Amino acid sequence: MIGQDALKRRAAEAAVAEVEDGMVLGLGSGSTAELALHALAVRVAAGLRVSGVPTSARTAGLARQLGVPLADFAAHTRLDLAIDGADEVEPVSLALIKGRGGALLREKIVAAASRRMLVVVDESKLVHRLGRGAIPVEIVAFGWQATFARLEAAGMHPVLRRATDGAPFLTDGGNHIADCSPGQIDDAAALDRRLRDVIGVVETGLFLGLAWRVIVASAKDVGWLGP
Ligand code: ABF
Repeated sequence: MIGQDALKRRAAEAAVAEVEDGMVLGLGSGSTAELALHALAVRVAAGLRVSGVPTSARTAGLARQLGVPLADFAAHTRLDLAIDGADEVEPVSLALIKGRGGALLREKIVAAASRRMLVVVDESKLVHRLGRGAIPVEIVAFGWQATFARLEAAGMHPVLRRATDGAPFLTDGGNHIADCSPGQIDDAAALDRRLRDVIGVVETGLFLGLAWRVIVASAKDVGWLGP
């Protein structure tokens, strides 16, 4: 029986096989994206010339450690290809939920700046309809209690994410995260708009219309959704 880590590695390796010389990449966060970074480092060591904008401080640190050159938006406002994981993938629309790792804001900025966003998942991430788990919503730390109350009033059933020491979790951008469970999601775009309308909300973990292709590893094979 093939384990989940091996599946993630397969998806990650298939994604990195699509990287071409000279590309400026978006470097995702999370365990699958980190496996992709390891696979990329092998190609870089063999002579591939690429650089990447990291979606988290953790990814930046790992890239440095592995010898993958970093890039930033000061030099590139358009990226060629972002490779990132996801928490949930809706197979027909390629709508995603991301952010359970806490890096959703930077991940969305990088995805939006990329000509193509390549998502890497194992089959456990496929859902019939988004919302199997909570939707991470990044909120400004200043006045978070008021923002939280507005999310509650809007029926989003938020739960403030906490670090292991019990303090509110802090994102790389210095914000907090409210994990929201609004019930069955019939219209993800409308829900996204409702969440964004709440003052104090910075960004949502709903990634709609951003994924270009999703590489899915199952015990049987590695396939993809999208073009
Ligand atoms: C990031 O890491 C996220 O947006 C998502 O929350 C998570 C997926 O992690 P993993 O690949 O470890 O399941 O991509």
